[in-house]
Amino acid sequence: MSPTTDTSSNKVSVVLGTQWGDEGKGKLVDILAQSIDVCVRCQGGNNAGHTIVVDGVKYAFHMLPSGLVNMACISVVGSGVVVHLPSFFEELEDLQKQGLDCDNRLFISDRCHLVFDFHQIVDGMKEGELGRGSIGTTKKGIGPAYSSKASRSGIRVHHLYHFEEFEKRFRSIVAARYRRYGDFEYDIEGELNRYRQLAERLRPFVIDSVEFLHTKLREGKRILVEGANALMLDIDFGTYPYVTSSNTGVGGVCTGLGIPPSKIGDVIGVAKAYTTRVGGGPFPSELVDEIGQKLRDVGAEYGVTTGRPRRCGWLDLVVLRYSTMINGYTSLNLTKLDVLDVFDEIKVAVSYTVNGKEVTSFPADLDDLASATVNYVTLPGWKQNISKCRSFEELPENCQKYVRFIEKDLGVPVQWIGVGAGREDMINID
Ligand code: 2SA
Ligand code: GDP
Ligand code: MG
Repeated sequence: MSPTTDTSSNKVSVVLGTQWGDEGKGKLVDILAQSIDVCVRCQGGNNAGHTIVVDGVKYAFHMLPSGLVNMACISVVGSGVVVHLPSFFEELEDLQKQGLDCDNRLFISDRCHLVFDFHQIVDGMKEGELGRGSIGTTKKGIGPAYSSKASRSGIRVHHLYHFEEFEKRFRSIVAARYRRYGDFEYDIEGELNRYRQLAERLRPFVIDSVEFLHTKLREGKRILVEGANALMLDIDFGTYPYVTSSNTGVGGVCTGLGIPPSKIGDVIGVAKAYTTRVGGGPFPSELVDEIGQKLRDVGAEYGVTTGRPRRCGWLDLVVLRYSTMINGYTSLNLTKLDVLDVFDEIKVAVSYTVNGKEVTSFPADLDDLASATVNYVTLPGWKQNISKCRSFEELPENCQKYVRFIEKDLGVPVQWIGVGAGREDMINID
């Protein structure tokens, strides 16, 4: 039998964002990482912001996998991730300063595309060109780097080790950006020198991640994929063009890692008990009143990477149903349920009315979305602090009903419930 034939029943588990991001994926990944061997990112770049709080210490992850908090866990930056190398090392240094020794347990795929400073400059210029209709990107160069990849002029990690080829591609891609955006300030020679040095610094981290991950699978090692951003920011299925530039859904796991669908096991959807979004674009259940402000204040809804205030609104089951169809969640982690402790009543969006018709699936057209009225059901609040609850039974009755209402509508079991930011603030329903 060929060594590449995998007859084992071992499958990867996946954690994905169900809404517009910042659902609390990092916290769940950290909890699960305590019993896994390999944690891997498959898409996005350092636009992500995953916060983990362990024993009161806060760790902020942007591009590196959140599994790194667990010292026994190996972490891999998979092929579908776009990597800004200076930021890679900055993040690594920050983690090392916090006492997380990452030597020999952090690896990066040789197929990752690189994000350069000029991609970040262009990101800012494109946003400037769009003016009021701007996407509200993180300006980390993510979209421009994926554009380079799709237009086949991108530069990958393995190019660093054939520097003549690297230099040729680099000069050509910068020249193309000058033609498009004018002569913006950019030190090409300085950048080339910097990358000569970064290449050597990166060398010990570089692996063929396809072979690496498949070997681990065959060996029966437990692999966890950490999704970044979320389904409604998916380049194909999100609120286009107000999306990020990668496939943030389950498809991105296969394309970003080189893992076949038959090797995907559990797909855990992380859903915030209300909804938030950063940046521009439609958000039907958004609350631009004092209730929205209360959600922001109580939920501390500010961007981990940019510090931007997040837009807030009620939970939207239209979004979650659509997200569930596409990603096929096998279970859910409902997060930040504690943030709803303060409300007398809680609304949940159950359908939209578009052009006089009730729709229960998420419309593609932004004008339809803009004109949609949202139909809500109102559930009673529980007005009780749930942060110390550690079992479903301990939750107040109205709180249990809220969870069951969501579960019934989506037909997916809620297995975890977040009641605070700390690693221990999680109810696991067996
Ligand atoms: P980009 O930079 O090209 O990926 O931006 C495109 C859209 O994707 C959104 N986006 C995000 N939304 C929520 N959270 C993100 N990560 C950070 C966090 C964001 C931050 O965890 O807080 O710090 O502001 C993230 N990254 C990208 C972005 O808002 C655009 O709508
Ligand atoms: P991610 O991008 O999905 O990993 O989420 P972020 O880290 O960007 O945002 C989630 C924020 O909520 C972080 O500050 C977390 O520490 C915090 N958080 C996660 N789960 C809970 C929870 O159940 N309750 C509360 N109050 N905060 C939580
Ligand atoms: Mg985040």
